[in-house]
Amino acid sequence: MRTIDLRSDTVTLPTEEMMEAIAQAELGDDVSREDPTVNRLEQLAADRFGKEAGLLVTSGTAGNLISVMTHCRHGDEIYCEAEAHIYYYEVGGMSAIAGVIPRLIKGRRGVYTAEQLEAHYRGREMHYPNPALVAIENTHNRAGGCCWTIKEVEEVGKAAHDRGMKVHIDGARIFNACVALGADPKDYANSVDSVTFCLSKGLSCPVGSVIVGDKEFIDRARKARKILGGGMRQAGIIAAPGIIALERMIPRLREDHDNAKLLAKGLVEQGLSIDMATVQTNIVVAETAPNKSADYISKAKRSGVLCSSFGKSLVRFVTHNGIVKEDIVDVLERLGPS
Ligand code: TLP
Repeated sequence: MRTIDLRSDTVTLPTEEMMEAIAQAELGDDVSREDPTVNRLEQLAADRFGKEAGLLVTSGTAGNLISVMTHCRHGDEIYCEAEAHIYYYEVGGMSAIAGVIPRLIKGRRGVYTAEQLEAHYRGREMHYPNPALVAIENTHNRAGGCCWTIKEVEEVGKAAHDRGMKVHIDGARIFNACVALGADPKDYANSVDSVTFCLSKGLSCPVGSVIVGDKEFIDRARKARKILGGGMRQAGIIAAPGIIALERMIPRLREDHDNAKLLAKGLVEQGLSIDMATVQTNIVVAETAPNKSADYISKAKRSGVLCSSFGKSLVRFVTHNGIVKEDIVDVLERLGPS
């Protein structure tokens, strides 16, 4: 029986075309900016977002940390959603390494409003940390892949800028949001200072993320990357599939979204509880019976279906390249009623 792995879109393997591009990539020393393939990817990414420059980094976590380090100084405060990946899943790097303190805003389906940001903003007073950065997660992972609309980003961006703060989007899956809403990445990037997006999730690359921003910001981010040991040499082998990802892999994300909807519908029929309004992209977060997520995951595993834990009573399924509609039908058959 073939295992159907829905733990994450990070499990995707590079396509054959990507493997060929890796083998043929023109290479150089990227620390000296001499890798033509990296330079091409960084410019392509910047152009896609309407920004001046891009920076290839090892992972989404590195992209977020480097962005925080570049926007903030030690002791600064960063506003983010209460279950944002940058706060929840990045090993506390924002505090441990960048030295910033988070101020959490409880969003609705991962999205908080400009009014909420304003209400949380305490001003620049002697006793408070310096409010430096606002982070937005689009799509929001723990909220089940929910999208921010362009308007929501614009409003929060403006509220932050009016208060002298910078804005960063953790856009690990921002192309999923673009496909779901028919949005242009430039429209998201327009009202913020930096965006990190991942090549290694739905876009199927083996490694890598890219940060985009203005030239001055990216120049400083390049130094932050170096201090973390993230300056890579012939990184064109990572950039080559990244170029294919940006040029060819985005439209197919729609298939992942359709499969997620089909899966969610079936899981609800089988007795799991899902807020269907959250099923907007390729993530399905479902509630099991109380404290039963571990049992559910083990049972699913015995039937050859892999999903992951999102809490004691929450499981997550992620659709991705390599999973087709027939697999979803198969998954539902294997899982059966809960
Ligand atoms: N998320 C992973 C796990 O860490 C949970 C996953 O399987 O979804 N931002 C967001 C919104 C993410 O979902 C992730 C990865 C990251 C950043 C970090 O990216 P990587 O794993 O490349 O460091």
